[in-house]
Formats: sequence, structure tokens, C-alpha cells
Amino acid sequence: MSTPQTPPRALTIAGSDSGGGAGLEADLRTFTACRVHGCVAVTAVTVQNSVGVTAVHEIPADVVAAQIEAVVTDIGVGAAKTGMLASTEIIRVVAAACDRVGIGRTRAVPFVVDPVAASMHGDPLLHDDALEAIRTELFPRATVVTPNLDEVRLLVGLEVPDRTAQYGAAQALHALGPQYVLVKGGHLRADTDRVVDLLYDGTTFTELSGPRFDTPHTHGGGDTLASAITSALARGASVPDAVAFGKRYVELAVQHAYPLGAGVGPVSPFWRIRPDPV
Ligand code: PXL
Repeated sequence: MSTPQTPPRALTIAGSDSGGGAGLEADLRTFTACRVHGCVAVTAVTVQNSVGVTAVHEIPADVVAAQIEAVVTDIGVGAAKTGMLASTEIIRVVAAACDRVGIGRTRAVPFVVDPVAASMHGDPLLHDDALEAIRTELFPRATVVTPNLDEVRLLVGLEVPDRTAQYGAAQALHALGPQYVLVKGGHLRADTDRVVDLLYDGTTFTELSGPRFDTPHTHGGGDTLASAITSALARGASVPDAVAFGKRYVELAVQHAYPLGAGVGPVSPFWRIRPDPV
């Protein structure tokens, strides 16, 4: 038997969803399905099921930073992402830790910033005063940011009812400093049977168009997209190739989403995990 090789590694800096649909659980599942070893810096524990979030326990900021340092200095990662960060203090400490270990757009390790503000039930996952830290501490360090249209409104105050506004939002977000902006179009109801995500690098706009699937079960979809992009970056893909891969991955995950509990079910990794176990 040949000696097993170390696979590509990726880090998620994110909160836990006890229901297993979103958060770091979705991230790790996606990394595994993409054949990447997943590492975690846990930022918060949510008490959550398919119906909603009933409590949040934040992890002390110095423990979040220590997890990042422990992972990157020993295991090493090819890419990192953020999900739920909860507070200004955690965001500041994450930014400083990323600088120390070489995560960020001007550093060795590409950095995907998913500016998670609320769950799809509307439960807050970020203190209101922490939006400013996302803008000033994380966006300038990001290789790619992946806001949905609710997050666009919170971050730059723009409504996006149509494609023209989606282009304007990409420019406004790019001015905050990330290398690439991906303005997700899943919430753009003007597109009834397509989802058009828009990638912008400050010069070139690229529309990524794919099918829209009619399912209520899209819990963890944003986390899954950002994690699939991060996986491809960890494998050495360029940002445009990683984003195209991530979109394909999440389309199939949404197509195979399943019901769970009494509420909203998650997007699925199972289409990719073959053969089925006995
Ligand atoms: O999908 C965004 C998200 C991220 N992180 C955690 C979550 C959610 C949505 O519910 O619970 C922990």
C-alpha cells in the first residue's frame, strides 16, 4: 500500500449550528465533499434547529485567535474563510491573527469573507455595531467577499431590485477594499428561473448564470457556496475558476436539498458522496 498523502487543507472561522444545517458544520461537510481537510476556529455556539436560533454563546476572542494560530502554524492551510463572527471584538482579533499567520489578499493564503449577518429565519448572528468592523477590518483583507442582497443593503445601504443595481452594488462593495466581490443573486426575484451571481475585480464584471431550483430547503446555502469556493482555492484554483466551481457545487447541493424537522432543511452534500455506503 502506498503511503497516504496529506490532502489540501482549509480553515473556516465560523459559528456552530446545532441543527447541523449551516455554519461550521456545513463548511466542514463541504470541505470533505471537495476532498479538502477542514480545520475550524469556532467563534460562537448557536442553539438552533430547523425552526430557528434560540440562544448564542460567543467564544472568547483570544480563544478564536489561538485556534487560528494553532491550526495555521502546524497544519498549514491553502485557503481560509469566515462565517458567523458575532462581535466587533472577535472580528478585530480575527483580522490581527490573519495578519500574523499570513491569511489575506496580499498574503500567501487566500481569504474568503462571507459577511454573515443573520440566519434565514432572520435571527441575528452579528451585533449591529459589528457591521463597521466587517467593512473596515475584513473587507480590505479579503480575496473574495460573498454577500447576499440583504447583506449588500446592510453593508453599503443599497437596494438591489434588478441587474443594473447588482452592478452598482458590486462597485460600491469593491470600493471597501476586497480583491473580488461576488454579489449573489439568489434573492433577486426579478430573475424567476435563473440565479445570476455577479463577480467583479475592479475592472471586469462576470455574470455567472445558473438554474434556480424551487425548494424551501436552502439552509446553509451561502455557507456551502463560500466553502466550496474556499476548497477550490485551497486546491490552487484561480478566483474565477473557484467561484465557477462553487456555483456549480451549490446548485447541485440546492437541487438535492432535503426536509429536516418542522422548518427549513439544508442543502445537501450527498449527491457528491459516492458510492452510497452500505
Ligand atoms: O447561513 C448562515 C449561518 C452561518 N453560521 C451559523 C448559522 C447560519 C444560519 O443559520 O446558524 C452558525
